[in-house]
Amino acid sequence: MPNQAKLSEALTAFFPEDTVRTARRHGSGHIHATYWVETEEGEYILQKINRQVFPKIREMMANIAAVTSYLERTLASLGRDPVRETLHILPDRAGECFYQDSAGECWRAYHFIRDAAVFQKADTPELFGRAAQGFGRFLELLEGFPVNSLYEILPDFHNTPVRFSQLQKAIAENRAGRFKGAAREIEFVLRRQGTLSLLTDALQKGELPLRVTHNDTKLNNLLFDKKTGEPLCVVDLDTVMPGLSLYDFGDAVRFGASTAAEDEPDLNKVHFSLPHFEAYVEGYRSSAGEKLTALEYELMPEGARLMTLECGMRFLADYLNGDIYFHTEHPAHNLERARTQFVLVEDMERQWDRMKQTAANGKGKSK
Ligand code: ADP
Ligand code: GN1
Ligand code: MG
Repeated sequence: MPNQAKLSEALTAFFPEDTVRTARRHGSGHIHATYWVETEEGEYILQKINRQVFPKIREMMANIAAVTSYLERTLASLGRDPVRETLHILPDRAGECFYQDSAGECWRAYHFIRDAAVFQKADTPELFGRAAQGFGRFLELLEGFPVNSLYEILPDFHNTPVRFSQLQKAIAENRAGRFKGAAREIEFVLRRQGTLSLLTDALQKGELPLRVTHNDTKLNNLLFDKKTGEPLCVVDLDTVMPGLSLYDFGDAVRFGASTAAEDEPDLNKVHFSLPHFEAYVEGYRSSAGEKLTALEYELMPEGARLMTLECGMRFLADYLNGDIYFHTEHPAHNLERARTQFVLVEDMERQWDRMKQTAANGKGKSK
C-alpha cells in the first residue's frame, strides 16, 4: 500500500487544477494498487503500477495508448460509443501517460466509466455468455490492428512449458521452505508434464494465428452496462500483446466457469460448470465467431484446461517462492488458489468428451 504522501503527490500530478474530494481503494486485482478518485470535475481510476511485474512501463503504456486510440476510432466508425466502450488515458500535468513519483514509483490514470457493473463470479451461464460476447468483440475489434507493432510486455506470459520451468526452479530452490506442504500439488502438475506444449507447439508450427490478445480475461476485467446488462468495456489492458485467441478464451473459462471463487478454501464447492463452458463457446461464436479458424474452435477445451493448469502452476510457484508476485492476504493464499485451479483441471478432464463435443459444434471457418 503506497503511503499517503506518495498518493497525494500522484493526485497533484494528475489533477493540478482540480479539487480532489475522495481517493479510495477500488477493485480486487492481484497486481496494482487501484484507487477510485472523485474530483470537482469528474471521476477517475488512479493506479500505482506494480513495477516488479511490469518493469517496462513506457512500452506498456505505449501499447495501451495505441490500442485504446485504435479502439476509439473503430468504435466511432461503427457508430458505437467510443467514450464508454474503451478505456481513456488521463495524461498527467506534463502531458505524459504515466507519472513517476519522487520515490520512483509509477502511476497512471484513466477516466472512470460510470454506471458500470463488475462481477467477481458468473452466477448464471447466461451472464457468462454475455461476458464471452464482450471479450469476443474485443478480439474482433482489434482484428485489423497491426499485431507486430505491439511490444511483448511480458515475454512468455502464456507459454505453459516456460511456466512449468519456472515452477521447477521454484521447487528446486524451495526459497520459503514450503515444499513439503505443497507436495501433493507438485505431484499433480508433474503427472501432467507431457501435456503442456500443445498450444505453443501449434503456434510454432504456424497452425494457429497470432492475434492481438488481452491475456488476462478474468470476468472482473470486463465492465457491463448497469442499465442494459450488456458487456461494455474491457479493462486492464496491461498484458495486451500478440498471442493466441485460446489464451483469452481459456483464461476466461478458467475463472468464470468455476462454481466458486478463485481462492475458495472449501474445495467441495469448486466445480467446473459445463453449462458455463457451453455458454462461453456460444457467446464467442456470436461475437468473434466469424474470425476464428476451425482449429481455434477445436482446441477450445485444451485452451481452457491449459490456462487453468498454467495459472495453478503460477500460484504454486509463487507460494514456493514466498508470495513475491501476487497480492496475498494470508500465508496459504497462493496454495489455496493453486488448489482450486487443479480441482477445475481434474473436473475438466472428467468432462472432456462433452467439452470436445461443444467445441466441435461451435464450428469456425476453415483455415
Ligand atoms: P488489476 O490489474 O490490479 O486487476 P485493473 O486495471 O483490473 O487492476 O483495475 C481494478 C478494477 O478497477 C477493475 O476490475 C474494474 O472493476 C475497475 N476499473 C478499472 N478501470 C476502470 C475504469 N476506467 N472505469 C471503471 N472501473 C474501472
Ligand atoms: C493477475 O491483475 P489481475 O488480478 O487481473 C495476473 C493474471 C492471473 C490473475 C489470476 C499481470 O490478474 O495473469 O491470471 O491475476 N496478471 C498478471 O487471478 O500477472
Ligand atoms: Mg484486473
